[in-house]
Formats: sequence, structure tokens, C-alpha cells
Amino acid sequence: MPASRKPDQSAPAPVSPTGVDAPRPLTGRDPRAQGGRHLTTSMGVRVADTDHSLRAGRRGPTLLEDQHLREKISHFDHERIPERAVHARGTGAHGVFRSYGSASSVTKADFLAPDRQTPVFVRFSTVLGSRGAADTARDVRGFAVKFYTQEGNWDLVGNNMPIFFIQDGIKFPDLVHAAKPQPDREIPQAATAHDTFWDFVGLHTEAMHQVIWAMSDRGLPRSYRTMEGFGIHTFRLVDAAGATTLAKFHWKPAAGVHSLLWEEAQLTAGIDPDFHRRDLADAIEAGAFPEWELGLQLLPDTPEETFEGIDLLDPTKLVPEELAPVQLVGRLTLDRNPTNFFAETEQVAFCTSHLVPGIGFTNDPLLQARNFSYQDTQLTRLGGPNFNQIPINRPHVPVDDNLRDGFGQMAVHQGVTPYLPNKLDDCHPRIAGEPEGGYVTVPTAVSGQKVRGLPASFDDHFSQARMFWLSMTAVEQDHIIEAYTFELGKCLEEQVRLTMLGNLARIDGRLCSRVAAGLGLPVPEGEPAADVTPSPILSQVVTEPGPVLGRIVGVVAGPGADLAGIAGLRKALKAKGAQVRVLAAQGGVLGKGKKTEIVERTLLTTRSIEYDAVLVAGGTAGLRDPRLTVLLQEVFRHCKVLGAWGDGVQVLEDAGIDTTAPGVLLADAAGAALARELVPALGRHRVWDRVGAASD
Ligand code: HDE
Repeated sequence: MPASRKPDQSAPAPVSPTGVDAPRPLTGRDPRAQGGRHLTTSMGVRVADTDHSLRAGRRGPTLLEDQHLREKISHFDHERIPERAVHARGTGAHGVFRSYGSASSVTKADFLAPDRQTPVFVRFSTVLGSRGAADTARDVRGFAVKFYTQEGNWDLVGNNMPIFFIQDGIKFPDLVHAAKPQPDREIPQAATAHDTFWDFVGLHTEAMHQVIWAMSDRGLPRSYRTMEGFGIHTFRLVDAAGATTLAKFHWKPAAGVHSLLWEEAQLTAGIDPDFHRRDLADAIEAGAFPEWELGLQLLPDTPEETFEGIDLLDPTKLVPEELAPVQLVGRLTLDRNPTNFFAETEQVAFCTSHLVPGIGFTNDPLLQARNFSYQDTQLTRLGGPNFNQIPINRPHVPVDDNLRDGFGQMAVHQGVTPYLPNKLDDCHPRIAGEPEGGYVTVPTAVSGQKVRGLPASFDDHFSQARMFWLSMTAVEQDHIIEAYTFELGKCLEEQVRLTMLGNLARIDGRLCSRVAAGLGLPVPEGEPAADVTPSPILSQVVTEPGPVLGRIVGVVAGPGADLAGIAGLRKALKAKGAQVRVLAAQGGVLGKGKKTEIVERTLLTTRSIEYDAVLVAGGTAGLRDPRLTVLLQEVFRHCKVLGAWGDGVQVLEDAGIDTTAPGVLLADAAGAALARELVPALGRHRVWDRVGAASD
């Protein structure tokens, strides 16, 4: 008898990057988790040697009969599956959705009833980059949520921006071909700053609204935790009595909506390409659980399917929240990191066509094409029609689908009647009528001639792009100007730039002339849409401080640093959910006896991008290093909070920091007064007063 497969308790516990005690590997629960004591072949035979292939003599040829060698190499050869055509780079987390019950007046969806808790899996992603691309590229972000409800799975496959590039799904392959690396040299990776992208969007003016969002700070989220999410399309909700309401889905982040600056994002792509992935996993591991509230914009279901003149089937248009406020219906908390990236995050398959009773589609032509695409793409990516049986994709309710066989069939089906109707099994499995929870499509009327075309209301391509522009603060407008100038400056073809300048002239004259000046090109004529009302809620600049949960404050210290001050600051920040990270010239431990500080980063292993704020501890004067100068100047330039106490102020001055500038906090000691200033400053995210908005 083989010895029992108990985990080896004498092995040291794994070390976690956030210092949280990591659990031992899952063992003894599910044999598929593979936590046993001995290495075996896939057939369960124990392996005596995994480092040497079987050979005819030590200097002889390798023998074909070595099953372990052949299996090991062959399985490795097939370890990769195709990456997603879009959204290849992503990261996921498990969580729970708690319903407030406030949506039950408009939908019969059970998971939105009062007091329901529904397990979820969320995958965030960039769109353009390959699976190994950097997280902080300027891009739209995916925000896909799988709800494992008691009525089956519902997938809300959204983005971090409320609109899309195109109105009809048939253009999606063109959009993606134009945006992905150019086919001759396969560059640039994960970037829209090249000719083919701007050639395409310049000629498809319906993209202008989504493009200005991508050029704004929204294209550079600080963290997945600080992004909004949107279902984009208008959906049709139905209540128990059959009454329908049109709705748009929103995710509102508890941590506020914040972004990186462009220079920061570029630096981060090189210094820590896993920045967002790491940030999400670390926050969850440290117990700073990311949260969002789910909200609905509810819109009357009229035959015209318009609201205040906005065509609700046009996915390039949003409904301003000032006109239809977002009503909060539940809270999503991400509280568990995946155990295995491939099994969960890579193999998760979202499909917009996965619906539950109470939620239905509209005829948005983009959504209709997506409903075909997501199911179809999994057939190749996940190797056949049984992808729904992969553990991360399986519903948490019983499945009786009569679907049979196929590649990778996991079930051992019983019986002889995988068809309906049947008498041999008393007509099982039975269909369910609406009262028994059967999904019944809302019987909306359809009529019209078969045409390849869109309604005339879809022809307005510029007014909401202008609305977005007019809704931005001066500093946000400057970022947009810089982004267009950068991206178009990377285009080699002058006609591509000229076409886009012509489009910008139709959004705003000042935007166009500033970009044209940056490119050294003439300013074209253009007539922006008249009577556009801004939607100030679209601006990310906060006037009131937000929460600081999961934010990181770097403290520069040295051998003589005020360790009691650092400990006090850590305590005050921890109470608000923020963390202190000590950085010094060399690694090791500062201090002796009871008061010590572990150096978590050295000037060699860190860079400003890791911190939301940096303080120099008292007792650090005399620390001079060109790398510290660069770090402090970057923090200053990126409008993050800087500070120092005691003789730490000298370090700031030595680095050429203007200590009288806004957002530079100076104190005699790291007492409560410093923490009281620091927390709200962190909660404002950036010190925009430090940069004057450029004039025309
Ligand atoms: Fe997607 N999209 N998409 N998309 N999309 C995919 O599905 C597609 C669109 C979005 O984390 C693919 O499983 C078409 C809009 C997210 O796994 C593919 C059209 C929105 C994700 C696909 C769109 C999205 C995808 C690639 C135009 C925002 C990642 C792999 C009709 C509402 C999900 C896959 C994840 C992934 C097709 C437009 C969001 C090829 C044809 C609009 C978040 O099926």
C-alpha cells in the first residue's frame, strides 16, 4: 500500500510578497489540486527519476520506451493555448456580489432580489497587448464579471469606458486589425500610436467619441481598483409581471476614479510591466478588498428606444448621469486571488449571450454581433464545445443540457435519452415554464425591410466627443492634447495626421489648434457641434478627498532615521487602509532592539512609480544619491504628495525640490498633525495646483 498523501508539514510556509501569511498549498481536498507527497506520471505511477532520460548507456542514445520523458516533453509542447484575439493580457479575482434588493422593482433576476449573495469571478484586461504585454499601456480596459447565480451564469462583459469605437459589430475585425501591431514588422506592441490605427479611426468618425476617452486620463488607470466599469449597451430588464425597462449598467469603484500620468505609465511599463496585476493581487492579499457598487441607469422602454434625443441602440453614445442618475443596486467585493492563473484567469470564458431571467438584449447592432462572437471564439481558444465544463466556467447550479460528447468531454453521462421529447425517460429533463424559472425572451415586436444600414440618428459622430471635451477640467484637457499630439506624432503618414486634425476641428477649435501646433501642421477649418451641454460628472478631478484604501506611502530612511516616527505614521495610515513602505540606500534592517524597520526597497530596486506619496524621515539628512534625486523629482513632477519631517527636509532641498510648492508637506515631527494633512492629500490623488494648465 502506498503511504497516505499528506502534505509535508515540515516544509517552510511560502513567503508572500505583501508579508501576509500565505496559506499552505491546497492539499487533501480535491485530488485535482495535486498537493500529494510523491511525483507521479499522469497515470498515477510514482516516478523514481525525473532528471535523467532513459538511455542505452551513459554515453548512448535515448530510448523511445521512456514514457516519463515522452509524456513530460509532449505535455509541455502543448501547454500553450491560443491567447485571446483581443483582451489577451488580463488578471482575475474571485469575489462576492451582495444585492441591495433595490433593483427588484424593475427586474425579476433572482440575484438582484434583497439579501442575495452571489459568487463572482472578475477579469480585468487591456485590449491590444499580447498576453505578456505591459499593464500600463494607453488603452481601453476590459471589466468582465461572471455571476454564478442560482438561476445560472450571467456574464456582464464590459469595459472601463461607457462607449465603443464602432456602431456595428461587422467592423470589429477591421478595427482590431488596424489597432493591433502592423502586420509587416509586428510593431508596435500594445499601442495605438501608429499609422494603421489612426488611418482607420480617422476614416470612421463614429470612433471619435471613444477615441477622445482613450486619449484622456481614463486610458491610463492608476489601478484596476480605481476604474469605473460599464456594460455599454442598453439592456432590457423585465419584472415578474412582464413590464420592461431599458437599462445601462455601471460599476462605481469605492476607491474613486484615478489615473496615472503618461510619463508615469511609460516608465511603469518598463519598470514593472505587471503593475496592475501585482496591485490587484497585493491589495486582496493584504485584506484591502477592492469594491465597486453596481448601478443602473433606468430608461423608459419606448418604441423609439431613445432618451432625451439619445438613441439607446447606438453604443457610441452615453446617457449623461445628470439626465439619468445611476441607481445603486448592489456591492461587489473581490476577496480571493485565483489559485492558478491558467486554470482560472486564462480559461475563463465570458459570453455576452449568457443571460438569466429578468435581463434581456436590445437590438444594439454591436451587442448582437458580440452575442455570436464570444461563444464562437471559445471553440478554438478552449479547444471545443465543452469549455463550459471547465471548473471556472461551470455554473454553480445543476446542468441538464442534453449536449453530448465533443473534445474534452468531462462528464460520464447516464441513460439513453439525450433528446426531447422522450417517453423512455418520462420526458426528462423537462422544460421549465416561466413560473418555474424558464428563460422566456421578451416578445418585442420586430418589423422592417432587410437592409445593410443603420438609423439616421447614428450619423451624429461628434456631439458627444465635444461633450466629453467640454466636461474636462483644464488639466485634463491638457493631458488629452498631449495624448493626441504624442499618438499622431508617432504616425509617419502626413495624410493620416491631416485627416485626424480635420476631425479634431469638428470637436473643438482649441483642441485642434494645440495638437496642430505640436505636430507643426496647419490648422484646418471645422465646425464643432452647437448647443452641447457638458456633463461635469465625467471629470475625474476630485474636489473632496476620497478614500485611501490600498494606497502606498514610501518613506525614505537611513541608519539614523526616526524609527518611532515611521512606526507612528504607519499606524495612522493603516487605520485608513493605506500602507507605509520603507526605502533606503541599502537593504537590511534599520535600528536595533525593539524599534526596527525592515527596508522593503532600496534605491536600486525601486522607482517613484511604486508610491502614491513619498516622505523623507527625520534623521535622514546627509543621504545623497542621484537615484534618490530622480525619485523625488519624479514624485514632484507627477503631482504626487511629497513631504519630510525634521532634518529630512534637507534631503528634499538637496534634490532641488521647491519645498514651498503645493502638496509638499513639511513638519517638525511625524506626529498626528502630519498624518492629518497627509491622509486627505492622498485622498485627492494628485496635487494639480502644482501644474498651471498651459495657455493657448
Ligand atoms: Fe469583446 N471580445 N468584442 N468587446 N471583449 C472578446 O472574447 C468582440 C466589445 C470585451 O476577460 C473576445 O473570449 C466583438 C465591446 C472584454 O475574457 C472576442 C465585438 C466590449 C473581453 C470578442 C466586441 C467588449 C472581450 C476575445 C464587436 C465592451 C475580455 C476573447 C461586436 C462592452 C473578456 C474572448 C475576458 C473579449 C469579440 C466589442 C469587451 C473575440 C466581435 C463593445 C472585456 O469574442
